[in-house]
Amino acid sequence: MRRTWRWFGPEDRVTLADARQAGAEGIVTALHQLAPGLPWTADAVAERQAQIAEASGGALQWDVVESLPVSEGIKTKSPDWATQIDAYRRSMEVLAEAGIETICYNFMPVLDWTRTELRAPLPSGGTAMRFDLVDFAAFDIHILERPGAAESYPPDTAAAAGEVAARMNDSEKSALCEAVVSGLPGAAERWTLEDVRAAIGIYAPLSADVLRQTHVDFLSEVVPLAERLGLRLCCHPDDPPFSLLGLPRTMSTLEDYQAILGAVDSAAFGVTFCTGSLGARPDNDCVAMARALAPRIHFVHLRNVIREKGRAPCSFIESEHLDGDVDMVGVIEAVLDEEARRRAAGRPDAEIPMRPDHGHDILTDIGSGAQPGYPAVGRLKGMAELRGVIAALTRRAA
Ligand SMILES: [Mn+2]
Repeated sequence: MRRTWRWFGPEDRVTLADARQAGAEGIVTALHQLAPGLPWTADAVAERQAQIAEASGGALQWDVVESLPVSEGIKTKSPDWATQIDAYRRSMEVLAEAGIETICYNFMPVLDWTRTELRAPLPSGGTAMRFDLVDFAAFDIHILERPGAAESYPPDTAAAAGEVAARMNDSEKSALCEAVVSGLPGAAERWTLEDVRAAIGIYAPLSADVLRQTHVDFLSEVVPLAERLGLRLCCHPDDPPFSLLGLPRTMSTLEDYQAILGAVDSAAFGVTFCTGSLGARPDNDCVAMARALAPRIHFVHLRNVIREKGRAPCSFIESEHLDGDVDMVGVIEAVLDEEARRRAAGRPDAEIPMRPDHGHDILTDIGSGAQPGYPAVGRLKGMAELRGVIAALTRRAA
């Protein structure tokens, strides 16, 4: 597996020099300064590549795009759908010309990811990101005041949410809002509660089946181009992998992936296998999923969670990479087996890029102002642990 590291660009408090010291071999980044729907230019991509090469003395390069965002216009088939598709295709052409082959995206309505606490204290002294279903319901029902929100939770969850909301003071309420809004695409300060309500409202008439078809329609426009350009598109799962805010979700389970991979049966389209996202659902067996989806996995996110038992939706906390409900060693073994299979078949993409996805804030991470989930030391620790597992399994297989 190729060890990569997410970097949010020149604004990221964690530098490329940090990435190199952490053991990264490649960089995962995006032109985060551009709003979804705007075409990426050759100049902007070249500038980002030059920044990476310069800061690392040529040791690192831009391996994976995460994400080339799919605009809400594409996901909702808005009147400017064709223009937005053209912009996406233009960005793909520019990336292919720059020699970048792997493009990650997601197909979640409105939200990119959702947590209720960005820095939950851990007994060890660090902090972790957390999703608490009761807190989220308190946001949904009592702060966002989404019509019909109360009915979308089990009655005991809705009742507990009412008690939580009644106890919260103003600063606790705004911290909860900030945590939820952090997962919206682009800068968090762009979003007001009114914007969130409006964005959700657009999806009100759209079922999961409609969203699935819209996803296939998008892929029908971009996958043939990806084939011609030698690109690999890979879809990140829903995070968390269940419906929130009444929005449809279609990339949460093995069945979801098998449906879309079957509908768009091309090696140029595959999976970003994110163990942390998929693992937040008690009925997802990540090792079995990795083995079932292996031939179409183009990018791997290794992260772990400890979840509340029971059914989805449920609460979870991001755990240490090797200490959670996901059998991390089992997943890595499945990916290494797939790499061996690809090498034997002479596939050019035999080395699959992976990155430690998130890490706890520990040691000097605390108060460092890094992006939530993306501190230097916590991820370095995750990378080192994962690297140890890879080395041990590789030795045993030899
Ligand atoms: Mn991920």
